[in-house]
Amino acid sequence: MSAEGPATRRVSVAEHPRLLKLKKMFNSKFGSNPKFYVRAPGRVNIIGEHIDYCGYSVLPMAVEQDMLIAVEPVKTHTLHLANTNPLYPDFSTSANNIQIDKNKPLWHNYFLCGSKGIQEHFGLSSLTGMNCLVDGNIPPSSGLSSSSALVCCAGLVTLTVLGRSLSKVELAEICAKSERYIGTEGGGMDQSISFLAEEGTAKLIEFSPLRATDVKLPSGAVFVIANSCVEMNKAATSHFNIRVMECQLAAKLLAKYKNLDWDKVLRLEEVQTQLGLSLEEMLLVTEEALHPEPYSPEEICGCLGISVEELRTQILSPNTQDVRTFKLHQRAQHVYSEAARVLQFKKICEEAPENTVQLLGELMSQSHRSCRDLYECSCPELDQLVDICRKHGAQGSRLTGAGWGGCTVSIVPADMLPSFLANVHEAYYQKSDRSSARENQNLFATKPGGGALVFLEAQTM
Ligand code: ADP
Ligand code: NG1
Repeated sequence: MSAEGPATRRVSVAEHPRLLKLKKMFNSKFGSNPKFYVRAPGRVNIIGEHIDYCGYSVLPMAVEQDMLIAVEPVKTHTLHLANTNPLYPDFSTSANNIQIDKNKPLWHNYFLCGSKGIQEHFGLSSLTGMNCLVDGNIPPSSGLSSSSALVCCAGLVTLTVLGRSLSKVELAEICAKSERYIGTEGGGMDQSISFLAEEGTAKLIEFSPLRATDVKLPSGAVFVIANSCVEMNKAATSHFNIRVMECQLAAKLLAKYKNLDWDKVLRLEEVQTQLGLSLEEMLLVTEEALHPEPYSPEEICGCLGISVEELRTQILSPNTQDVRTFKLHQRAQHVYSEAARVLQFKKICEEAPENTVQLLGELMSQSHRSCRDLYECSCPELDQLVDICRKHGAQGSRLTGAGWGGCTVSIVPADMLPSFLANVHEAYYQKSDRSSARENQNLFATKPGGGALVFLEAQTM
């Protein structure tokens, strides 16, 4: 993989309406012009849900929607943040040691995560002074990674202001780690695709070491995103971290059962690698070693030979310490089967048999059922939307991103796209108060977009 950093492009701001609008707003807010702009895209995960933090490969593509920030470095060590959306209030800080409040996932904290990650990487303790105006068009808390796009954008803004350089892989790794300052124990898929995406291709993202490989999607199909209009903020609830902890505990119990050094094991993938078994074999080990009834903290402690206090303080995250039941069997079944589906999806794309679209669709629908029944990260609206999409011509449909709300992604034969959009619009949006001026933002076909970039205004060069 190339060690290249994100590209810098010279653009004529006057020819880009969104940049021009941002420049004007920046000028009226700060009384000066931005020196550069940074964009980082959101993503749609085509398949491979809730497995990145278990060490398994995922298959996302960047979407066109992104986070765009206009920036002016300043000599004082003060950070001024403003947003084009009045829902997100202005924020300033001059503190040298950035504190991120995990109890309140306010928007500026995501910016601080990215900025802090870069500063720490270079061992810098004093804040980088800058004026920033943020403009995002990724629907928030909808599974399209608006939070990570903001963290990645802030990371690249900070790197650029510091005049330093890093490869895309380094940036992705730093931002994946630093987004955890907000309190969610995510994997790294979102930050990786935001930096490593390339126009025209989806990517297989592998971890440890991080790398991205092109996956050519079939030409006879389009991928359609539909928003259930149910929002779920990961950092404001414990759903997400509970799943991360359940997977970690399942990995430890499986490792213990197989006489591995369970204490050091954190991920389900490590158990598979240490045992040298296939994913299908890991499903059998899971059947043998774990029971479907929920585990209590006491039972887990009994299996591992640790105290409840040790479980709480040494394994569980702060917002999962009072959880009373953990479903380990179901979560491990989802993870091992979903990891296998990702590899099958990639293989079908490469081999491109005649019924490619149908086969990919089947894998996506299996993935949704597994998320719904085994991982329990769906919701009635997402299930309804998936059913509607299937009924109106999608060969497969599934929730995308963390779930519990947010978007679905469907694979639709290209010639059916117009009727599919019209019918889904009527069945899900028009028949309820979800129909609004935002309809094109709620239901749209998407293509693999490019990754994060820095823009410089052409005439200032
Ligand atoms: P997602 O799945 O989109 O990443 P999260 O719930 O993890 O959802 O993060 C959403 C949060 O990201 C929002 O609550 C907000 O704090 C921040 N965010 C999203 N879009 C914007 C934006 N345009 N400007 C500022 N902050 C944003
Ligand atoms: P979104 O959809 O952005 O909330 C989250 C995690 C991913 C991944 C997916 C589920 C973060 C920043 N993102 O994504 O790493 O685990 O859920 O596949 O935590």
